[in-house]
Amino acid sequence: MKALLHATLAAVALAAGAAQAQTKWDLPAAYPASNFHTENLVAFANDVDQATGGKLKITVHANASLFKAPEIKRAVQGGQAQIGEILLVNFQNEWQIFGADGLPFLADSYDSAMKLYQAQKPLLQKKLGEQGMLLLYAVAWPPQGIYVKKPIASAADLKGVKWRAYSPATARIAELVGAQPVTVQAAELSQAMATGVVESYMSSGSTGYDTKTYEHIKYWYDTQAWLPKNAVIVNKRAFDALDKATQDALLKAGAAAEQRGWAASQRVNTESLDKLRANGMNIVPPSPQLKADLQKVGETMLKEWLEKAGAEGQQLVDAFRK
Ligand code: PCA
Repeated sequence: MKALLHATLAAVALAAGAAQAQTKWDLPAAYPASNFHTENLVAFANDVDQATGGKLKITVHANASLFKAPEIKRAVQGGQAQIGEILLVNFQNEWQIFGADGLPFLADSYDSAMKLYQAQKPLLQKKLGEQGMLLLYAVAWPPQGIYVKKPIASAADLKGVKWRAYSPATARIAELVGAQPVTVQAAELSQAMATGVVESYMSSGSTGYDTKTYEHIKYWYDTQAWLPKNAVIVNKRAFDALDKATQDALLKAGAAAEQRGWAASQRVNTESLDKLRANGMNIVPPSPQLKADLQKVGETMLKEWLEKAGAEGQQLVDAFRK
């Protein structure tokens, strides 16, 4: 009887120990479960689970179900979430460098987006570090084009059009072309199109497909204007509370997710445009006039950005163009 009691107590103690050794993290994300960024997050969480033998369990909360897109950064900073995925350009008003990858035609291909990321990375790490966070990895969205209900030959054709913005820069583009900006995050975009609040917006083929844009809008102008990045950030206190082996596993899984994510983005770029076409979307090359108009918008925005970003911004652009 005594032996049985001892064995039971030992089993209880073991279970309690195991429960204590397991850390649970929440990862708020703003895009749907089927989006390539989110799928990559889930693969990352599985890698961490495997590598730590179940010691660190990360739960991905897709589609802005835990926090809305613009709230995720603050949630991670405050420790309400230990880790999260943010769209860097959403935070341009806080610090201009966050918006560098949202400037039209500064970096407009995967190669140049990667180059810009490398130039941006030390600055991002420093800023996020000062804010009590860590940059784990970042992955570019596919190139941004213009969804619009009616065919457009030039920027003038966008005058007065109801334009969905997802960032300060996409709102500024609307102002510069005379469209009417309204900020709507991806999770609410389908609804906004269905109710007629949005007639036009700039984004990737990926988000166009995710949000079934083809049900409301039939043209996508393939302007390849910029490739904004999602970044996965970690609360520093939560990170410091992990043992060394778990920290290493997390960093390693993050590096693998970054590589996997950039490859997935390029694959999804082609696939989503095919799927949009199959659903009746016209994928159109921009006319020379539209191209020239947008180039001019890009020049204005780079000038405005450099004025606000100061020496730090100039150094970033120089490092990128070197
Ligand atoms: N999709 C996101 C950001 C950039 C993109 O391609 C969105 O439209 O909200």
